Amino acid sequence: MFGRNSLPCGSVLVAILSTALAYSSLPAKDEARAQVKMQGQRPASAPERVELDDAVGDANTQGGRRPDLVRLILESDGNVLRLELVFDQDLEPILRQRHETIGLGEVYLDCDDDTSTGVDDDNFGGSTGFEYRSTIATGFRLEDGTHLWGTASTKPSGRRVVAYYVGDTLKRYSAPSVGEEVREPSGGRGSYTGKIATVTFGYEDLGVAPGDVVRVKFYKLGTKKVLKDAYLPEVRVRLR
Ligand SMILES: [Ca+2]
Repeated sequence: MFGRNSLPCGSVLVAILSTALAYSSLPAKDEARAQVKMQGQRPASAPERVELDDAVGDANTQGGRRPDLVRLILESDGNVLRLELVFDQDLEPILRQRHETIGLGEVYLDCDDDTSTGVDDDNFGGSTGFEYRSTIATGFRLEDGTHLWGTASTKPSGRRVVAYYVGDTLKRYSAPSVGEEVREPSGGRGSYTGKIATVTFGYEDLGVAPGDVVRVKFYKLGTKKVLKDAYLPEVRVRLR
């Protein structure tokens, strides 16, 4: 269950993971853009900024009611690792017209850049070694100050939405199916502007330091069909 709320009536609003899965492929590259060279399963380089393009039109947009990821950007600033999710259209109009929140993606982080430590099963896209997982989704903030967040949480009837936001979880894994919340999920630490949703992960929460390399795998929620192709290529990013 990803949706959370603090509604006084005690009702439980269950967010159902909307896993329309799908095919995607990397489009033709812009030569001027930072490139990530792959070497087998493991990306060879670890630049301080990584940009990954993603195909346009590969998402199940439900007739334009969901955004389509077209680029992922990873960069750090000495305190946080930042992910920018760039979509094909402005997010605000989409959020306003929907009665449900939207799952935007999941990200897996291998914070010691070691595939032999961390999870070792295929719940993480067939790759091993990740210590953290985050789900990124949109949320509603209601007029009484409570919020509703998740990958498919339905807006409660009769409750006015006063703001929309992007939120995330951060779970640390000691075993594949045992994730411990590092911080309160869905508090709206993320943000969005125009076509870009941004989430950040603090070095302290991740147990990392400047100069460390983090291996990252991103899973696109809302893509069309095949599970394995809903993953972007793994990348490594060096922290500033
Ligand atoms: Ca690891």
